[in-house]
Amino acid sequence: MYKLVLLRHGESEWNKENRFTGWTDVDLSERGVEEAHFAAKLLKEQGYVFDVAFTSVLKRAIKTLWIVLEDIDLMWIPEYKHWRLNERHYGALQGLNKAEMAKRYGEEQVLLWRRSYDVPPPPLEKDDPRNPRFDPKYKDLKDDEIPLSESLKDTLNRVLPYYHSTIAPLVKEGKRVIIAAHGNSLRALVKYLDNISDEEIPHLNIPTGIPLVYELDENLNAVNHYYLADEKTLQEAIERVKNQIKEDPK
Ligand code: DG2
Repeated sequence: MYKLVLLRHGESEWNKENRFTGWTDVDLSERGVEEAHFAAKLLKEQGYVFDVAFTSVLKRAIKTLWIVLEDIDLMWIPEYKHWRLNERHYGALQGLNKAEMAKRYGEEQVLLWRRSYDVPPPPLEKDDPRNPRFDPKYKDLKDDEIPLSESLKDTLNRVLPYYHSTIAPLVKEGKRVIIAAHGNSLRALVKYLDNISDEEIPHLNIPTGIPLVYELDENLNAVNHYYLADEKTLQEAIERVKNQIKEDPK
């Protein structure tokens, strides 16, 4: 039996302001830093140890991982950062307020953009300064790897090759792996691991800062999963994610 721990970063500055973030590289909020410490506490209390860590190239996930590794005294383990673990690219929605978009276009449309499997948000124009092409982090990506917007399906199609080529073989070697990533890059991975249908996936929301443990069999098929938090903490955190389209910025 193998274990794989998934962790969505703590609340970011833009999660707090209810803004679509995607590949925008925003920092953790104060609350997000606390959530990362809380995640570390949960892992420590339950005796989790890791041999290798993965994260995206976005600082909200990287910092969450660093806080966790420092708190559990594992700063020395190998840590790999890859753009394929980035959040889904939210296209032209990046920077806009989720609640305002719900007022303008209706909750149903915003829900489609946020949670459907294959509806991508409106794309960026090529010369938009938010095009990842202009960001030195992505200078080595090929043209067809640079997104101007991504559906969950697109996200899954770029997360999975990295999972299969790099992460899964280490899990199979018996390495204890933690992945610190994002709401939708983790939804993509969870969809794959749990074989969730395209119709069911809109109901899945991943909360910030609560470790999600997968137990995998010898073929790396998921046999069980659970969050390391009590039900009340978990449900409150999930509601916070869902309600981003209802609340005005705090
Ligand atoms: C959020 C997810 O990504 O937003 O890009 O706005 O996990 O990096 O904070 P994260 C974003 P929703 O899909 O929940 O609206």
